[in-house]
Amino acid sequence: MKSLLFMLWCIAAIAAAATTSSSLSSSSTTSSSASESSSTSSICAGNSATTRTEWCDYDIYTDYTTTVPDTGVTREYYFNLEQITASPDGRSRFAMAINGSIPGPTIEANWGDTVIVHVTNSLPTSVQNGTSVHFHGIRQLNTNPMDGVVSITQCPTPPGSTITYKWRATQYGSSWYHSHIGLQAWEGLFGGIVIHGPASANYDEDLGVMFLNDWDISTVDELYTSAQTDGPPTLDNGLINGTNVYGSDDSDDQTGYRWNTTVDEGTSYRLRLVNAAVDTHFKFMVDNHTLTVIANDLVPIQPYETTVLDIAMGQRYDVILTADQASVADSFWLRAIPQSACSENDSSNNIKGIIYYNGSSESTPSTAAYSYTDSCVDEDPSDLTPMVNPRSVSSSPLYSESEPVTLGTNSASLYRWKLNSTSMQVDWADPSLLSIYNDESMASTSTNDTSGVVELPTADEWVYVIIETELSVPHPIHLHGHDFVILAQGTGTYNSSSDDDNLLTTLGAASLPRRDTAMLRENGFLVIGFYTDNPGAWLMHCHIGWHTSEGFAMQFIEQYSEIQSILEDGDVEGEDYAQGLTDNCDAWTVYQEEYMVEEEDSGV
Ligand SMILES: *[C@@H]1O[C@H](CO)[C@@H](O)[C@H](O)[C@H]1NC(C)=O
Ligand SMILES: *[C@@H]1O[C@H](CO)[C@@H](O)[C@H](O)[C@H]1NC(C)=O
Ligand SMILES: *[C@@H]1O[C@H](CO)[C@@H](O)[C@H](O)[C@H]1NC(C)=O
Ligand SMILES: *[C@@H]1O[C@H](CO)[C@@H](O)[C@H](O)[C@H]1NC(C)=O
Ligand SMILES: *[C@@H]1O[C@H](CO)[C@@H](O)[C@H](O)[C@H]1NC(C)=O
Ligand SMILES: *[C@@H]1O[C@H](CO)[C@@H](O)[C@H](O)[C@H]1NC(C)=O
Ligand SMILES: *[C@@H]1O[C@H](CO)[C@@H](O)[C@H](O)[C@H]1NC(C)=O
Ligand SMILES: *[C@@H]1O[C@H](CO)[C@@H](O)[C@H](O)[C@H]1NC(C)=O
Ligand SMILES: *[C@@H]1O[C@H](CO)[C@@H](O)[C@H](O)[C@H]1NC(C)=O
Ligand SMILES: CC(=O)N[C@H]1CO[C@H](CO)[C@@H](O)[C@@H]1O
Ligand SMILES: [Cu+2]
Repeated sequence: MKSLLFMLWCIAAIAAAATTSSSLSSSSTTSSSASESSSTSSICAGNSATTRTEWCDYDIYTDYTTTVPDTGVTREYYFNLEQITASPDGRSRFAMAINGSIPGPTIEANWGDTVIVHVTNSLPTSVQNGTSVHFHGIRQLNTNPMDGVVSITQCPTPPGSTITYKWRATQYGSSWYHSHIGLQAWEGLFGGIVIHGPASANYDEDLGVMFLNDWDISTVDELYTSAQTDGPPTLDNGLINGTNVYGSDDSDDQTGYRWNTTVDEGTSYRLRLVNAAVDTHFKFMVDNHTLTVIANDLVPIQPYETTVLDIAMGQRYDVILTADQASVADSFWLRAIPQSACSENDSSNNIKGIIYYNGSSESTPSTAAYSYTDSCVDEDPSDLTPMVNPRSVSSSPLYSESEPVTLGTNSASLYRWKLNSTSMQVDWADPSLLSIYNDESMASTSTNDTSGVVELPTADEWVYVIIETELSVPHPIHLHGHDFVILAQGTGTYNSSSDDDNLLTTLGAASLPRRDTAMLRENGFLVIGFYTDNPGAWLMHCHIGWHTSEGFAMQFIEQYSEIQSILEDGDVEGEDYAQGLTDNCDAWTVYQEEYMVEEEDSGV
């Protein structure tokens, strides 16, 4: 039995943590009673360095898809989008950033908190960029209008305007937010999300989010011109959490500095890795150290050990680094190595940080990388076993269709990616939610072609999507509003009746990997399954920046009539979703006409 003292401590620690679970059936219109300083996040009672699986009255085995702590706490953030001159690797260039920093401020909350983010677009009208902020991997249960995707859930927010997002942290772990218009995310508009909760293994200290990026002296908008005609450009550098050197260590004109930290022998550290690159698949490692992997995307998994970790664009992995190699050396390289099988690069061996052992001289490491096979693959599915399995997979899904991936060119001879022969082309000024609110057909506005739009009218059914390619280019596939299970993943032609191609057969239902971003292999297939428990217009797309802009995307319209109800009934700080949507679109239309802004890509 829990003592009253413990209860009081718990309440004080997380500001009125409810001791009963709440079902998440209604839309999150409940306004919170408390507002806390967003810079400090307290840890729930019961969760300590030696009891990380516990979390007040919950734990790592709690089914977070149905049970979420009712903390009553709201974390409020103010983001200001600016044009800046940045020099993350010592070379100055034009960039865009939130509050002047790349990565932007980290959003921090406890599991069950409500998060409010006010985003002001202070970009100069000279760049003519509207904006939006997408909270990657956040489920947005019954809050689809807060998903932050232009042409789907909102119009771009023009310079001079502010948009407010509000969502509930129903999951916990590590993620990131980023702009979801054009290539703006890779001009610098991204930052971390840390949602404190239980963990599947113990660790002493939390080092926070660690971004792995590619970077170049040219901006992504400049590079996109050649990407559309000549294919993916070669980027000249990469960054570890927003910093790196440019040039080799023995060169006098090396610029920048490396990310580094000092560790204590015997102490273990949690790192929340995010691949935020525009077009680079990384292998991550810390020389001579073994990593314990405890989460993939926002899904806690049974801990497993590895020395070389594959991380695709849009994916996150939470890893524990135990400092147990002081006897080997004073300092070690931490590496993010671009895989040349799918990513061009000029500094593959120089995207590095440094781990110094406390008490030793801070010398340049002389350690060697683990050997690896250059490839753009996911971690082995048999290693990615979720801690919690909400429901078993149905053998009779509502929908099960193939989406072949092909590459073609448009009338201007620019590369366009296609799913089922359709390259997404949607209008910034006419998002799906506005069409649904006005009860219009869901045909894509420019082509009147509905094949890039799949309607899923029925709740609580399984949907299988088979994505296949005969081209030698792999793609990280990301779905909004859901974690999906991986039903099949491999190279060659998918054979649905072959046991070898069926993870349900080889792993069993309880061990299917579940996450929000997974690799479609080159000349291969990816079969994902998700459950229709979240009404909304949800995008599924390749997370390679060039490919999204070149149309590699489709949308699911899940429970059309429920979406209409959400638009009318849900609200943000007293303004209902429909009003917020139309006000923002009106502001965009005025701006777009005044400055004659042209939309030149897919619209997402
Ligand atoms: C960002 O900048 C705004 C002012 O431009 C400030 O009010 C806000 O507190 C800053 N937010 C963060 C998270 O640093
Ligand atoms: C943002 O501005 C840059 C520079 O003017 C431009 O190249 C790019 O197309 C714009 N992006 C969007 C999404 O408007
Ligand atoms: C990475 O940068 C973010 C934003 O500045 C910061 O919150 C975080 O602690 C940094 N992570 C590491 C591992 O240094
Ligand atoms: C280590 O990081 C600090 C900033 O935290 C920086 O000043 C220093 O130059 C870095 N060291 C190296 C070798 O780059
Ligand atoms: C290094 O060790 C000293 C002495 O044990 C300790 O005071 C200090 O906090 C440690 N520094 C780090 C960065 O762990
Ligand atoms: C450190 O790692 C390198 C490369 O994997 C290996 O060759 C070497 O034996 C390791 N050193 C020790 C002392 O474990
Ligand atoms: C593929 O496109 C065809 C033709 O537009 C359409 O009839 C079919 O429903 C589409 N299939 C999927 C799975 O989107
Ligand atoms: C799409 O259909 C609407 C209504 O049927 C029509 O008004 C519009 O002109 C069509 N657009 C195109 C590009 O064909
Ligand atoms: C698919 O797998 C089944 C079962 O193993 C096998 O009988 C069939 O020949 C395979 N089809 C192809 C095209 O390989
Ligand atoms: C274009 C380029 O420099 N590619 C290099 C990327 O990294 C691999 C591995 O180090 C090199 O073999 C490529 O030449
Ligand atoms: Cu792609």
